[in-house]
Amino acid sequence: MNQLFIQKAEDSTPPLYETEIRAGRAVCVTADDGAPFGAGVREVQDLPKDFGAGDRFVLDFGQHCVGRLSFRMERSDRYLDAPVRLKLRFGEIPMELLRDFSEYHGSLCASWLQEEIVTVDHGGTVALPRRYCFRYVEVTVLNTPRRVRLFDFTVRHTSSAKLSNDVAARNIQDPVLAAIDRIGTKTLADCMQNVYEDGPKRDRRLWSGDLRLQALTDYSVYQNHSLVRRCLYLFAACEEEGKYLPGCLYSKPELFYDDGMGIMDYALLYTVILCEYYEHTQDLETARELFPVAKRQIDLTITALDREHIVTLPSGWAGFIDWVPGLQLVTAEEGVFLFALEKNIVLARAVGDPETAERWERELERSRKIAYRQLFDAERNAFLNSYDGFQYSVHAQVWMILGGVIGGEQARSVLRQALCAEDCLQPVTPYMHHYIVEAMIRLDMKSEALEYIRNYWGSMVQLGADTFWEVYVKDDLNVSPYGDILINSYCHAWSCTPSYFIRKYFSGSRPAQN
Ligand code: RAM
Repeated sequence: MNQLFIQKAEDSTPPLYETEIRAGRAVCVTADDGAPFGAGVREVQDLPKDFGAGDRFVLDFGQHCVGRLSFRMERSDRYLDAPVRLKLRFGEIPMELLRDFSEYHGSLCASWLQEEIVTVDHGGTVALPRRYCFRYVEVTVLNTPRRVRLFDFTVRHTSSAKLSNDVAARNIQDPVLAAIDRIGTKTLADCMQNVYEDGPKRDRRLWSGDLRLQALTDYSVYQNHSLVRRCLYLFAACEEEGKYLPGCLYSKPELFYDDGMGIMDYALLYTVILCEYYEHTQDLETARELFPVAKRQIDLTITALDREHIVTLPSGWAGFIDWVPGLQLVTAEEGVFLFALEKNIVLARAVGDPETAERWERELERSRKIAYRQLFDAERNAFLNSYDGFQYSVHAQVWMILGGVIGGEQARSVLRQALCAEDCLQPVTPYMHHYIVEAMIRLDMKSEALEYIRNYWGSMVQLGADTFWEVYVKDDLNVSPYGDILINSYCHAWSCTPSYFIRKYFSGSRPAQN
């Protein structure tokens, strides 16, 4: 690994800010078919002062928290002549506490489910060592010799977001947009730790696809440029000759990546992050130093173009794009490539490499024409082709638009048709929904983009989201890429981008008339 880059990443590590948040009220979580995810929450007025074995209660912290929990334990009247054993379970949303974790049947490791058994010998302050991510905490007294008092539940909430940097929020007039923005910025802040984590509950790691959306939003909100720089250097430090950068990395206990994790679209989006970082910061030194890494990602893709001049998916994970099952990737990946190529031409010029810029300009022009010829079906008015087994997806249309293969009225009609066609595969992640809105903005469909945000992210707000979720399909809350919604992350950074759109394009919008 490149030690110089690791050092630069370390030097750019921002401080973590801590805030104390105390549990607000006691609640009871009950099965309720009418409530989101089937879990209703009711306030409990008369929480007892002390507890015996078998007692259970749920505390509501009133907001999404990321941090270490502590509480106080005292004897009630008589000396505790044996340890007290407690079980704590944490939920970002009430549904997690309704479920029995032993019935979890998902594909990811069950140790992500947040629970702890603690055995406390003496009264005093009890501080849990692990960082948890929750709004609700359920406490069960498993064993106690006598009644015990449990109180002062407090979390030291951590984030590297400097909240005072966020000054734009007060300009948002429309209350619906203000609520979406508030939740978007909270989602981002809670994922901003020592790297931009994808989700503080899970996977707690840095993914380049997620990073692009986090960085983009952060420029409009907290402006933590050094965190973006840190993440750019961390990825660059993991570069291996002739391979795409890893799609994700772990920063603890020390930098680590899995070399089978090269994801084509994520590696190409890494280059976009660098371009946008430069655009926002004008930090030429970093841009110059990392441009060769970006250049190699682009040129790797160019070298691997097939006989028809269309991208070839690498072996391994190949590509991501979205979690919808069965998605075919070639057309979308081609779009990501062209999207990245266009942005990198500007960067190549900025860092003083005009030859590369010109070579890429020719490449872009040629590739766009070929992509249109090879991948577009004029009769169906859609990108439908043999590369993707004639699968019709919103994803392919959106990425071809973002890649500049079509534009103007033609592109608007392709997109509108795809979004309402019954036989067209629709996205399941806010991540891919972001790119739909980005395509709309590119096509100058500003009012539709705004409507889309109100509808999609706004409906999550209506369902009571404190932070935006990893996966969200309107009208079906049971979707999980991992086989069980219990393991889904309910504060997922790639869902934070309405704050970017709202602040950049819509902050003066008036409330919608309905
Ligand atoms: C999941 C994470 C992450 C995403 C990858 C592809 O494991 O949610 O956000 O980037 O998938």
